[in-house]
Amino acid sequence: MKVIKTIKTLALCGALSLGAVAAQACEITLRSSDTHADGYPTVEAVKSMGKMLAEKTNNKFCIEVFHSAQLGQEKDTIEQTQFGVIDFNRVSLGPFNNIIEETQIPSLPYIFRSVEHMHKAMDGDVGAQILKAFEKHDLVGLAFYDGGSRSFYNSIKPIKSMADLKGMKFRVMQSDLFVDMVSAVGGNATPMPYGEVYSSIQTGVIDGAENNWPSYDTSGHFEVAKYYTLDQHLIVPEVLVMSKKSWDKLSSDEQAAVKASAKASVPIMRKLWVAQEKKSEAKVIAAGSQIIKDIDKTPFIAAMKPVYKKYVKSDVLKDLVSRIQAIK
Ligand code: GTR
Repeated sequence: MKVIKTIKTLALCGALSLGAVAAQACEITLRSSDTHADGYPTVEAVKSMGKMLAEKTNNKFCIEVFHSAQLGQEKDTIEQTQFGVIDFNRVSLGPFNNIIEETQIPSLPYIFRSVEHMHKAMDGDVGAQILKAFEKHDLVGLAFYDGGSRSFYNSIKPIKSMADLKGMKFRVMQSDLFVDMVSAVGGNATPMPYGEVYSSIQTGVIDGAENNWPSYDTSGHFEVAKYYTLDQHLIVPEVLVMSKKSWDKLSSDEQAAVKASAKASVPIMRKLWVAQEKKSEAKVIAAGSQIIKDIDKTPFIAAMKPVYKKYVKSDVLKDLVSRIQAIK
């Protein structure tokens, strides 16, 4: 984590003119991981956070975002973040489900009625409690980002009802909850890292996967799975975490600067997200994806009851569910 004054690093330290860069180079470059490619809203949001952090710490710290899974697939990078090898990580809540039980709640199918509902919950005390839960696991939860809503796509046929899912093979994130979610609607789930999905669909190992518009587009999955059914079973937020080991090396003022910069990157991310969703939707449609829109979600919602029964057991989790459901 020592002084790495590469051009790339300097470029991330702020919108400085080239002449000013050398003078304002940051002392310590913190490393952040992201599975998505450069330009994706999460990647750009963490870059903007890095700029704010550099400003707030008089260029002591900046952040280099290792995008495109350069540091590994999400499950592995989570471990590296716990060990302090990676300083920051921007991940979906899904891969945390098997480790931190509180993260299962916003990962429950149809728990949120809309993105606005998710924002209200995650911006309030529900979100604060879930961020806090990371601490016991050598991580510091900093902020939630948007992940839109996730729906099924496949290479075989247009899925118009739950019955059409029967026996089909879908990739899910590495979370037991998502395996049960797919079984609940009649499909077969295969948990696997994001980076393996494209070739697995292409070679027929799986029939499809599930994700939001921007991921369906930027992963190229739309090229191999053209039927996209908007059942919107998940509105699972993404999370930005810091390694507790890296966090503990900071002074309390520096910790406050990290927290404030992370929070300030949230509205930036949300704005980029809305634009990216529209762009991705238009792109995949132009490329020939067939979008199945008029889905009756009622049977899907009803089918998820056993998933709630299996995962929402402790009082802490029951309480989180009722607080989320009580939000108007
Ligand atoms: C994306 C999410 C990634 C990753 C991916 C996946 O929507 O942004 O962090 O979790 O889904 O399905 O693995």
